[in-house]
Amino acid sequence: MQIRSSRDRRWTPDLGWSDVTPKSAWLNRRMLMAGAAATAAAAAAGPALAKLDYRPSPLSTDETPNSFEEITNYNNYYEFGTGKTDPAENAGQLTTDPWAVEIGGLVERPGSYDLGDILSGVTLEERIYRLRCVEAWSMVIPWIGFPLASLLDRVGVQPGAKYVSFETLTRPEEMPGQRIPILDWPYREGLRIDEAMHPLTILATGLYGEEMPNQNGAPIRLVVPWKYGFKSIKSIVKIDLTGDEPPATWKMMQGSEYGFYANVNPEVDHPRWSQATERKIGGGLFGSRVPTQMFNGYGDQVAALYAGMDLARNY
Ligand SMILES: Nc1nc2c(c(=O)[nH]1)N[C@H]1C(S)=C(S)[C@@H](COP(=O)(O)O)O[C@H]1N2
Ligand SMILES: [Mo]
Repeated sequence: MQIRSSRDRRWTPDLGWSDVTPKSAWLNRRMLMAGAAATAAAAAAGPALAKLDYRPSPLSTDETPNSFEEITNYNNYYEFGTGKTDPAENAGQLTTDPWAVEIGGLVERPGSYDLGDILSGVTLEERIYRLRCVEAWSMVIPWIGFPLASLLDRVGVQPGAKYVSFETLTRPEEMPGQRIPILDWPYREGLRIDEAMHPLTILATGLYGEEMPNQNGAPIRLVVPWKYGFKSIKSIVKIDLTGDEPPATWKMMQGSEYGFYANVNPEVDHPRWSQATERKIGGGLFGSRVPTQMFNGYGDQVAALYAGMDLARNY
């Protein structure tokens, strides 16, 4: 299995069946397979399917994913407008090639890293897909990505680093929302270092075996599945390791409504709405309402990160 050259940052062609199989067949087939079974089946199926070189994460949900259409037409990406369909309409104009991520602060090897170089350093074992995202609504999205920890390990985290901060691109020429001060641009978010190093925290570069659609945060975005969606910052150009808690866009905007931790917690109501239930996108016109689970159902994996913390105060 080839890792593509550092100049070619597209994994898609050798990532899955999308290039050899109609998408519908590919999706069904992929959903039938789990873990090691996928690798074995791919090998047994002959050369075409042996191109499969990623696997479902053992941490992945087994829920049925939302459709590509749902995932790419109901988005939050204020750089392209505040409406849920604005990103699909306006994000096409964003150029994502070339793309570099500046990594700095408390790291051994700071610098501007070309996205191609970042991706070519990710091992095949680290390439994974998964996960379920939650807000007042929820979707199951088969992201393709790799653990943030893999990148942080490569640049070398210094002992004093306690937090990781992220910034989105600032480019008002291509991001019409940035021409108006709806938010204090650029969009910023942060994680505590142990949250950042958790294997569930990924940098995603695609979904459903395709390169990341612009409206979902091309070419590289964060996905933190046990937190509300706003933590998962899109189109990242800057990563800083810091000693202090970094600024976060929604917390800066409205600290009484949005905390730094942003863990999914059905017991903590948003001041303006209950967070006890969520609407599943796709289940009929208005979706179906289901009870929201603590940590979005990932409690077994992440609850230990918050042992001893009062999660109603640290929301
Ligand atoms: N740069 C940037 N990142 C962002 C946002 C944004 O407006 N700008 N919105 C956040 C919010 S509120 C949500 S719910 C998720 C939505 O991700 P999705 O559209 O891929 O579902 O992106 C998050 N990341
Ligand atoms: Mo959100």
